[in-house]
Amino acid sequence: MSRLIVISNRVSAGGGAQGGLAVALSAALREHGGIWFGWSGNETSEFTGHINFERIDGVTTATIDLEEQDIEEYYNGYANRTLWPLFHYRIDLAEYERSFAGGYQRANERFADTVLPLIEPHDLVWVQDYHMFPLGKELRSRGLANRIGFFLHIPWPPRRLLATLPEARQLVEGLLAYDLIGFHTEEWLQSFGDYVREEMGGTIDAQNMLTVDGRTVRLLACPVGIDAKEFAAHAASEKAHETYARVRESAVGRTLIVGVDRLDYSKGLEERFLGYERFLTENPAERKEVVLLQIAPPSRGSVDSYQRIRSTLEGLAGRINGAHAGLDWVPIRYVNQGYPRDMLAGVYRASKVGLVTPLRDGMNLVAKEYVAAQDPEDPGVLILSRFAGAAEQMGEALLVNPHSAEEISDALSTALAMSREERIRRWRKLMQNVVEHDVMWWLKRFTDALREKVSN
Ligand code: ADQ
Repeated sequence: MSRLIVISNRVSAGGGAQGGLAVALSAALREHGGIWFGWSGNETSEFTGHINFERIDGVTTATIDLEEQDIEEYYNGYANRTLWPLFHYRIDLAEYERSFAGGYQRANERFADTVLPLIEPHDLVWVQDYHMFPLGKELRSRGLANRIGFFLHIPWPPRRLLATLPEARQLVEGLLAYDLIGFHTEEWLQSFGDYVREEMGGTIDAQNMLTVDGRTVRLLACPVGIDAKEFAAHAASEKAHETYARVRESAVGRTLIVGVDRLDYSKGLEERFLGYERFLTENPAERKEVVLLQIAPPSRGSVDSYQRIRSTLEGLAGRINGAHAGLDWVPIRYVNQGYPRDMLAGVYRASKVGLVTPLRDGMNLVAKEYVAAQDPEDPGVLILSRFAGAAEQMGEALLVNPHSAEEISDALSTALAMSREERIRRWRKLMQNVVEHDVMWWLKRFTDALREKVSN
């Protein structure tokens, strides 16, 4: 069987704090052999192309260091200040700078130069995410004839939004060098197809085979999942029980509502707080019976928009708590810290409502983790944004428009009043999907499709 070469911006094989995605990719690399290649996360004074090899828990990793200018322009710049906001529909935050685009291209050329000698003729090459759109094309131009797949972990924006990016066409043309392009949902796939049809005169057939200028690429909607079994095991662990008990005790008999997100403007935290505030105002009888526990560790702190969202949220939580708190009750507990997965499982299970309301999200794995951690006899209720990719699979959640404080408030009322029978009925369907479409299913579906030959 062919080896797998996984290429992603960061490499996270091994270690106890791995998420399901890293666990799945590590498992595939252990099974098939191969290499996980990417940026080490470290800076070097001058780029040399030196590769650091490591063997971590049976997985071979190969990483390179980047120069300060690469990190500024490629990672903090084009990836996080241009593509991330634009692809999450926030052109108001997207910064279009030629130096960012240039640095992004240069870093991708450096990735291509260094990874190329590691790839053997029958290897399957799998490139992950928006940091590396041009990599396939760079590898092709260096003569690589292997099957190369690309998976996008974030949304694909509507055509007219993408058109605001000066390098839009170049970016899409670069993607046509891959054999297979995967998206989480039909919606993101359709948006990509629209661009290629309307702006480039491409055609797409009923099997999602895209043809432009004589080149054919397969498109695939393939939603990522979690390692459901592993997560349920976390939920049954001693640490989870301990955390469950601690969190319940600290709520002193009140019902917990939980939010767990990276601190990112795409996650809709501000809107969530405002929706919760509306609920408190509209339901005076319920007020002191609930507590919102929001866990949000800071991310990408060197980007301005992330510093701004952090201070906005601190101000908002302070204002809401100031306006509503009493001597023995604070409505929002806002924690800026990450927790190990077994503790998170305990927190999810202790919470009667999971509030997952991103304004836009490629998939959102927290929604699936919340479901997997519930007690089957007495499960909590998931409130989920219609604009998360996960909503396509999780119709039994209470789906809301995260921009509407009224809808969030109404959904909280509905969730808190929901009968046990109804909670169990919804949870079973959600759980069935989480288990069936887990991360191993995703991995197999994508790699099987990548192996299938398409004539070009
Ligand atoms: P993210 O934007 O990071 O991922 P998400 O899918 O929710 O979003 O994954 C977050 C992961 O981080 C989850 O496994 C969660 O448990 C963990 N996490 C969040 N807060 C944490 C905390 N306080 N402590 C510990 N762990 C925490 C991107 C896309 C998503 C897509 C994934 C995978 O933006 O849409 O689902 O990739 O493709």
